Amino acid sequence: MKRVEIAGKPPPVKDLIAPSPETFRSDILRHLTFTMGKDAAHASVYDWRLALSFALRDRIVEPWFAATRQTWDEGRKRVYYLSMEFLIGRILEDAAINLGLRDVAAAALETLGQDFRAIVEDEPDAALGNGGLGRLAACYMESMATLGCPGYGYGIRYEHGLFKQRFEGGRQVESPEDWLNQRHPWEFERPEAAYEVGFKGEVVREGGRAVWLPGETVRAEAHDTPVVGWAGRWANTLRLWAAKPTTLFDLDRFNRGDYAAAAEPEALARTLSRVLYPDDTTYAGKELRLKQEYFLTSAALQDILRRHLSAGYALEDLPQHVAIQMNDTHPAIAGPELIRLLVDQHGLGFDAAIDIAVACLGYTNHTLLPEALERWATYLMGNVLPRHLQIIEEIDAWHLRHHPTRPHWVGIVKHHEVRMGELAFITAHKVNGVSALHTDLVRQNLFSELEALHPGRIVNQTNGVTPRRWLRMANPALSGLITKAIGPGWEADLDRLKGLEAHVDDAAFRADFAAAKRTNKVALADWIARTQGVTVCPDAIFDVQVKRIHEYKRQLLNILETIAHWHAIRQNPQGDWVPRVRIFGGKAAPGYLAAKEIIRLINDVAAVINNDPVTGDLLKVVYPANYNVSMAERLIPAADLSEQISTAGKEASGTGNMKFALNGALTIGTLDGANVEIREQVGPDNFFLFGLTAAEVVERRKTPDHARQAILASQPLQDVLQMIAEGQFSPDEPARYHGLVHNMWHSDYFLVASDFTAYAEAQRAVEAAFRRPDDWWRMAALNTARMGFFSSDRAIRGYMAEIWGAASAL
Ligand code: GL9
Repeated sequence: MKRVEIAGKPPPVKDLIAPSPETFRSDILRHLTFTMGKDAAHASVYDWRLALSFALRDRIVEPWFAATRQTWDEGRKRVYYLSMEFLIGRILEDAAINLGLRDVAAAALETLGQDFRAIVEDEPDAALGNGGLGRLAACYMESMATLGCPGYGYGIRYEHGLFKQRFEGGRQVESPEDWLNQRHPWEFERPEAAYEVGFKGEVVREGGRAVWLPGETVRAEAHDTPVVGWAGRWANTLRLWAAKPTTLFDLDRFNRGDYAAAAEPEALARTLSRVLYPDDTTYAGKELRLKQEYFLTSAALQDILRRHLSAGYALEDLPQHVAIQMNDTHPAIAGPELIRLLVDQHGLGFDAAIDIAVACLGYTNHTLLPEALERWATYLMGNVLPRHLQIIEEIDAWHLRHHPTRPHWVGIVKHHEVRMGELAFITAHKVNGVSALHTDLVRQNLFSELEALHPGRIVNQTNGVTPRRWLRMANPALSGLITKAIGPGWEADLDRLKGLEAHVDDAAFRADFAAAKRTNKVALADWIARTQGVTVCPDAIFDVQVKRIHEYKRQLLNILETIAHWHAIRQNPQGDWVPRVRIFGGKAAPGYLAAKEIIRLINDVAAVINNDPVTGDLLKVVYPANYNVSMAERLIPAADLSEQISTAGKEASGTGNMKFALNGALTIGTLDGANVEIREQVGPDNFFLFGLTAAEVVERRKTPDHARQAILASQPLQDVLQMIAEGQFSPDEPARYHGLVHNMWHSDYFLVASDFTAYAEAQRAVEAAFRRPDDWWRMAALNTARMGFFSSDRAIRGYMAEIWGAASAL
């Protein structure tokens, strides 16, 4: 691409100067009038929101251009983050805060008779992800922008993000999500930035060269959303691809009146970017899914090579200028695709091409669950991507040639399947896990043989979360207190929270800390009353478990202990109980029946407990439907207790655990994922630990009747299972949970029974601590003070130094 020099070009990167509320007010009014075509007298909240969004977006463009120009001028290495999911949530307030314009915007709107909060809450979540993996990608985009790491996110512009959840008779019901039915003000359409992506067809040989003749093609069209970092000093691009037909429609058929057939090419293409797969940590061997993965990857790699070549660089120098991160195996076809482009289109030899690919690519593993590891039947791969299957086999043969001691059971293509984990490992120069424990298990179990052949390839990068969204924006009460105590600027230097430690023995500070939490709890209680019709007392322990519903995450353990606690109160209603609100949130994959049964059980139990006059305010169970990023922003700042109770060895990291502790919730948790490091950081005295370790879990499973033994050893657990089996929570259908109870006695793979007693004891320890407010608020404040390590800025610095070889441009 030729760059045209224009006199009076915009100034270089610098700190932003905020406009006055008056100036910003006229920006909003200008967009209301000329972009939305509305006059103020007739504008709806939607009109005001879009006008405000456009006014804010205008202010991102300058740092965005400046960042792009600086990256070109300085020939900087660019980082490309390939991910099937970006779980962004709302954008408006986050952008306003990073631009330093939140208060200016609120003041400007007030003079226009508009309420900033109401406008913020009018924005639909961009729900282009399922859970932790997708939200991590969004946090990492924000941190790359904050750190001035030249980067691009590449993903799919799903027309329908994650399904909406509602409950009918306690059961999860899904409906399509439709965020793009409204105008999306944050993106720029780039119809000129488009690439063809092929599928199927055949591979022919022409003069010794392979030529792939795809049987189908679609166009990938770019939509760019600028991602602005803290203080507006840098902005990167999130480029999402929409699928369009290569031929618009069949005019002959149309003229013959066959309108449905005429629109076929368009329908076929659009399915590709129509929906986000709603599977969380399971693998679906669906052809459409493979096509989506290749669609994203091919468009991204074509774009990356185009940008590299247009700068005048040689293909051999790609690794000096380009780092490509594969977020899980979903984009793991990147290795074969890059090799294909280099060999088939640019004439490089295979050995040169694979060296380049390996030097550019990195792979992040996010799970050990075998059911989540992608494997594609070779017949499917050969049908959808015939050339890639050939290249995959060449990679496998190349690897074996270089590592003749490779055990016979190790390899990419085995038993007529392509294993995407092995493919990603072999085509990447670094493979990382997402917490210290997880990385150890990846080394010892998942990829032990490959680790032996490639010592040092596996590295750890413990996950992190962005403090801008998850503290500054979500928790203004606590943020204000922190700034008052340690001064401004901690948002971009989270280790400075350590400065709070000096205040935790000051009773006045602890009172302020408790008051900030109470403000958030009161706001949450109001919202719960308004939306759920349940009254909860803000003085109770707000105990929160929010995350996808999965057996390994053990929401079942939580609800069983809730029942036990309810039963105990009923036995002795005059006892000295600590009031509690148990809050659940989360969606189950639509086809995951065991998870859906747990949802129903929680709702059934809630209906009984919340209407029990005996327990009254001492215990409530709340499960608001449709948990998403914006609900997380409401719940997390109001939590006293964070439930991180997965079976040890199963949760790769968790990131919700970090958000809670950062916001001054204490954790009740197992030694799993990043809980281990959180406990190390905040100190074992400030963390409620319970349960089997990962090694003990493996041992325990060897006892064939471990569940039965554990149940017989606990009268409370027996009582709970008895109540459920008798239909106390499903009086209209007493047998509803017989299967679940039977499974508890006879299988219990996730060791709910084995950890029950330890969990219940830890819960009693929580109550004892909550009765001592001085201790509790000291512990809570120490959690916040010691969570600096879990900033996604620290994580991104680790990736830049140890995987990408990229430097900050700031
Ligand atoms: C996950 C892990 O299960 C989490 O423990 C981890 O924190 C995140 C981010 O690294 O990745 N892996 C995974 O497949 N999901 C995770 O949340 N699930 C999805 O979000 C799809």
